[in-house]
Amino acid sequence: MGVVNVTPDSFSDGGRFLDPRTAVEHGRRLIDEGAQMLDIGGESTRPGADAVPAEEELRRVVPVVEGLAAAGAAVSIDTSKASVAAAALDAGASYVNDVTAFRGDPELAGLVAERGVDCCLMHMLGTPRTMQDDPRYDDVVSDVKAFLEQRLAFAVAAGVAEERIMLDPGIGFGKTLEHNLELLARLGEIVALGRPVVIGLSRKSFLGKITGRDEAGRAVATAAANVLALERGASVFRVHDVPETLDALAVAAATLAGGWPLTPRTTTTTT
Ligand code: PMM
Repeated sequence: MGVVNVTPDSFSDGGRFLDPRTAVEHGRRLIDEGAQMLDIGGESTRPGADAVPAEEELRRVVPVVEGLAAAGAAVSIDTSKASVAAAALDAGASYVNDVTAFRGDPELAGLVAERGVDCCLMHMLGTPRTMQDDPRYDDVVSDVKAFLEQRLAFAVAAGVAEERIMLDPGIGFGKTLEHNLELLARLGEIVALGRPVVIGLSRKSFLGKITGRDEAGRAVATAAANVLALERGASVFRVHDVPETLDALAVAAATLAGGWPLTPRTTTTTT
């Protein structure tokens, strides 16, 4: 899953793709590089970020969803708002990625059920504004797992088919470095819930804490962390740097039972 953030302030690519044409070009490049789906977001969820009004979020994402869906891409809309998700689905999106796991807007679960689309429910402690203020858990993996189990049941009760639901432990969303590492190390416990697991490790600050690198320099760290997530059973890898992670996953998957569900890639040479 390639990331296209149409925001002025996202975690690592804020401000780069605010112009719809630039965002569509970027998304097309990610598809050419091997992304199987694009996740388009118009509201930053970086720590401390303010909420964006629906009209502004719509203005940012709809032309980009339209442009990329028209280009044949599978499009995910990264939103917590039913009005934004509805417009994005009308514009050609086929997947709803909600970082609030249907807690942000009481209408969103019903919309996803009615449209019969796939969705991702993510764990977050608090809100982006407050989530990094001293997050605490009894046991981070058990707490996140119990939360996801409860949100899965909520979504099913709202009419979303269970086979349409993916789960995400929400790396960096109300978590310390130790929490993130524990979740990654014990990801199998989340996978044991029986739904495909989405993981968003890309360029996140815990990788910067380990490597000392800024956001743009974390592609290798991102690929390494995604290899571990693959080995522990994750199914969807949300990244900004598609070729680096895809190469790492392809090599790791080739060594693991089950193989890689992609046709072999053609050889390219670099000078
Ligand atoms: N991370 C961000 C935004 N959306 N969605 C899911 N499902 N999982 C994530 O980990 C996630 C997300 C924040 O990252 P960005 O601002 O760098 O895109």
